[in-house]
Formats: sequence, structure tokens, C-alpha cells
Amino acid sequence: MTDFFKGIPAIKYEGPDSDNDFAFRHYNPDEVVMGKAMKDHLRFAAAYWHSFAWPGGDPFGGQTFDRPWFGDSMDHARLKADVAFEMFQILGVPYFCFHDADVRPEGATFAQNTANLEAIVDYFAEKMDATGIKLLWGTANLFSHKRFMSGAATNPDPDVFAYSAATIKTCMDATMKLGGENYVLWGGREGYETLLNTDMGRERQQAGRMLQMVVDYKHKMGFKGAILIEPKPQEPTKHQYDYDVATVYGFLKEFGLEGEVQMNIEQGHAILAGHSFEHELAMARELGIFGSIDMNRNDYQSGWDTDQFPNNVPEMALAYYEVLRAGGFTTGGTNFDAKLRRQSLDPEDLILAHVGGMDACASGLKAAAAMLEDGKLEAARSDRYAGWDTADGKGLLNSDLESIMATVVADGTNPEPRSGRQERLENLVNRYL
Ligand code: XLS
Ligand code: NI
Ligand code: NI
Repeated sequence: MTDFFKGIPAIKYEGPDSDNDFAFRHYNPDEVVMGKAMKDHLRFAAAYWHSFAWPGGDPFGGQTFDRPWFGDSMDHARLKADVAFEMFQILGVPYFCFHDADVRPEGATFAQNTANLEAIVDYFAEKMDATGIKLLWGTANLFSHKRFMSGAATNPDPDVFAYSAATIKTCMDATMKLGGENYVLWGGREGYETLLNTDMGRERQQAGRMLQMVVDYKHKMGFKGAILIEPKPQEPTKHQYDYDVATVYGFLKEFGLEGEVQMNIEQGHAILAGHSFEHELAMARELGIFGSIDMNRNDYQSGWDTDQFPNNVPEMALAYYEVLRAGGFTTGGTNFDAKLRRQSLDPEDLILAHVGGMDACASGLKAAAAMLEDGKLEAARSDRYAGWDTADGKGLLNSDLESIMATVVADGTNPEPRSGRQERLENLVNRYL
């Protein structure tokens, strides 16, 4: 045991009336919601990068966090892992997620990076065996090091494409070895700063080819998990090719990968794309590519991916409503891609941020389940489209303009507008919260 979280107890469910900060009010792992334990609905994961690798900087100032594992040695990396697994256990999160660069020191060569990663993977494997904590997903950080400043797969320099492909292979191997349930690709710098120096056609072809290689390798190695793309419209690049779910779907179609890749949808990225979180979730469900979520909260004023811990239960209820309508998670889960504010220096801030986020998710899930079980919202939706279930409605989509016109004339069709009842439905939603 390290002493980083000294004095902080394992977090337990105490119910809504508890006034203990270090307790759950809503997240009761074994409580059954719609026939399934809450923990199996939510499948919480902690994100290594924000909680253990991020130093607290912003564009105007550097490190604010003073962590004993900040440093470049393997000893630092192992201490970081010790503390990380202590946090996972205090919180009772069943999963974690990581990038290669979060967990191992940067070596002088590719080979050294690989060796460092493999050593930490072995260290993780022991801890996972001992604690039962599992890997939700692994990924490669192809955006922080300066070699990736002009992109990874979409780089104008083929050597960077090669370095990136090789790095992805090592990260897929690490994910497979640790029994990871998904492999994520977030194209942080797969985009451009200015069209003046960018060959968009080439870059899109390169990105498509890299994705095909990832899918080929997945099948070759026998990885049973899902390959997930995480859309984001911009930041760090001015424009990112994986803009949003619909854009990525078009990309998958173009490269023949629509049956192979699903979406990891992040709240903050949806907001940056000018959508709501529930829009992106619903779109992925309709396209049959819903996979997993990165749960966080964007500040609506900032225009940045602020990655705050989620706490807006009414919004989260609508998000989990879409998750439940998609049939819930299979390989996916709720990953807290969220970081502390840079003034939140204390170890207990890190614990309480997750406690609040987990509780807000549980509240949102319970409200969503009640909405769905009650059926009023779904009944109102079906009622609105009921005309399409009649023989005439069904026939219309198989008809043609000339026949339809003949029928409109013969029947004297003259549609009467009907209320969309938005306020009534919004009032209804608020009753479940
Ligand atoms: C950044 C992304 C990143 C991915 C993993 O905005 O959310 O954290 O989730 O590379
Ligand atoms: Ni994310
Ligand atoms: Ni993000």
C-alpha cells in the first residue's frame, strides 16, 4: 500500500439520506434496475491519463499537482500503477482505460518504448489478477509527442505513419494481453491546422488505410473485443476528420468498415460538434454503431473540451435513456474521461470527483430506466408516427411520385398540422428526475 490515499475509506453505498461525503447516495452496485445490476449497466471505468498523468496545466500555466509518481523512470511508472489500482479499489470501479504514454516512461527509441510498455503490462496483469479489476479499453497516444504534431496516420511524412502503425500494434498487443474489452482510436491530430498546407484527399486515404490495417490485425490476432472510434470535431487541431458520429459513419462506409467499427461517444465532443450528447448516442444507435461512452461534462461557455466530471443529472438521464434504448452496453462502458480542476490539489479531490460522477450516472440511469419502463415517452413517440404503421403509410414508401400524386388528387389529401407536444414531454421527463 502507498500512503497517497491515506485515511480515505473504501466508498460504500449509504443511500440518499447519508451526509457522508465519502459514500454513494445512488450508486448501489448490486441494485437491480430493469433486470440487471447497476454495476453491469454502467460498467464504470477510470481514465489513467486524467487522474494520474495530467499535471494540472492550462494554456497560461504549468503543473499544479505534486504527485510522487511524476518522473521518467520505471519506478515512477510502477508507483503510479500502485496508486491507480488503490484508487480503483477505493471507488469500486470494475474497469480502467489507458494510453501507452500514460503508463510508461518515454524511451529514446521505439524499441525502448515497447519494452517499457511490456514491463508495465506485466505489472498491470499481476494487479488485475489480484484485484479482479479489468481493462475496458486500451489506446495509443498519437498526439502528445512532437513527432505527431502534424498527425499520425494523416501525417505528410510516411515515417510518422509507420511509427504510428507500429505503436498501434504494440498497444493492441497490450490490450489483448490484458483481456481488454475494446480498443479505441481517437484521432487527436488527424485533421489540419490550415488547408493551405493540407492535401485532404491523401490524408483521408491514409486514415482509411490505417483503420483497415487495425481491423485486419484485430482479426489476425483473434481479438474478440470491439474497435471503437471516438469522434471529435476539433481540438487540438482546428478541424478533425472524425468530426461526429454521422461523419465517421460516412468514412466507415467509404472504406468498407461499417460492420467492423463502433463508436466511443464523449459528452464534451458532442457539445463541441454542436450536438447534444443524446443526439450522438441516438445517431449511433440508429446507424447500428453504438459502442461505449466517455462520460464527462463540457463547460458551455468555453468552447473547449473541458473534461469536467459529470454532474448534470437531467442531461445524463437523457443520455442513459438513449443507451438503454440501444440495448445497453455490450463490450462498452462508462469511462470517466474527466479531470480535476487544476486547483483541486488533494488526493481526496480525486476520489470525491469520481464519487460524484458515479452517483450522478446512477441517478441518471435510474431516471432513464423509469422513463423506459413507464413507457409514456415511447407511447407518445409511437403515437406521433402511427400513420406510418397503417397500410397506406407503409405503401407510400414503396410507391412513386406519379402514383402518389394520383392518390393525393383522388383522395383530396389535405394534411392537418398536429401538435408535437414538446413541453408536455419535457414536463413528463422532469417527473422522473
Ligand atoms: C480527448 C479524448 C481522449 C480519448 C482517448 O479529447 O477524449 O482522451 O478519449 O485518446
Ligand atoms: Ni475521450
Ligand atoms: Ni475528450
